[in-house]
Amino acid sequence: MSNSRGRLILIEGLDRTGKTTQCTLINKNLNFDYYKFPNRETPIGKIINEYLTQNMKLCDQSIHLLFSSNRWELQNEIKTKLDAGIDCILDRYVYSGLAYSAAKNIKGMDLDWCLQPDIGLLKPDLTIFLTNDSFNNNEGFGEEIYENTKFQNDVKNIFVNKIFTTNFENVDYLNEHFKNINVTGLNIEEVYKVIVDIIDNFKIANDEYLYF
Ligand code: 2DT
Ligand code: MG
Repeated sequence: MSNSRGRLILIEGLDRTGKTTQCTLINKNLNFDYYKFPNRETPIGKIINEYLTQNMKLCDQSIHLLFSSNRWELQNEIKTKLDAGIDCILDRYVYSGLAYSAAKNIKGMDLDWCLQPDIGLLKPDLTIFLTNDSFNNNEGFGEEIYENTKFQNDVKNIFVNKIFTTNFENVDYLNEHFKNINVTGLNIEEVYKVIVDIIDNFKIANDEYLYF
């Protein structure tokens, strides 16, 4: 039995784990429509880009809300595609929003606070989380605001020890809708093979959508 709506699949992870490379392949080879967040082309995305490239200062709460708003800007478009039976692949989404903001360790900005503006967004049918252990120096980082080893380690800690655990995410979601792939030492083709295998074997249980 095939489903009438498209699947919403998310690839999450730290910088330089190959998310964009894999999403591009999935878009090209598996016919998924591709949505990268932040989308820096929208009006809000342009402000986010100014913040990330360190041309504009914003307070931590404001930039957090703008990242969420950037997801809302694209929500109708994504829902319309899924309704029409088109599979969609997301490159970062709500979990990046949570992990990067919570890693700043700002009083009052805990995970529950950070999640509030994203409540009601479509939740991915499947979240694939890429981790990479060889992550000990600044090699390959650019000039953007979050691109330093200390902060990336803090983000990783939030992802692994706070978000993708039963203290935060529900057990059913973690068991049925979540896969962790450790990409350490694997090349692009090897990671892609693992991902395709997971996607090929992933069927949505019914046509009802999941929501945050
Ligand atoms: P890219 O390097 O993938 O362009 O991301 N980020 C992203 C947040 O802080 N909050 C969010 O909600 C999202 C989607 C992760 C640019 C940076 O933006 C961070 C890295
Ligand atoms: Mg980046």
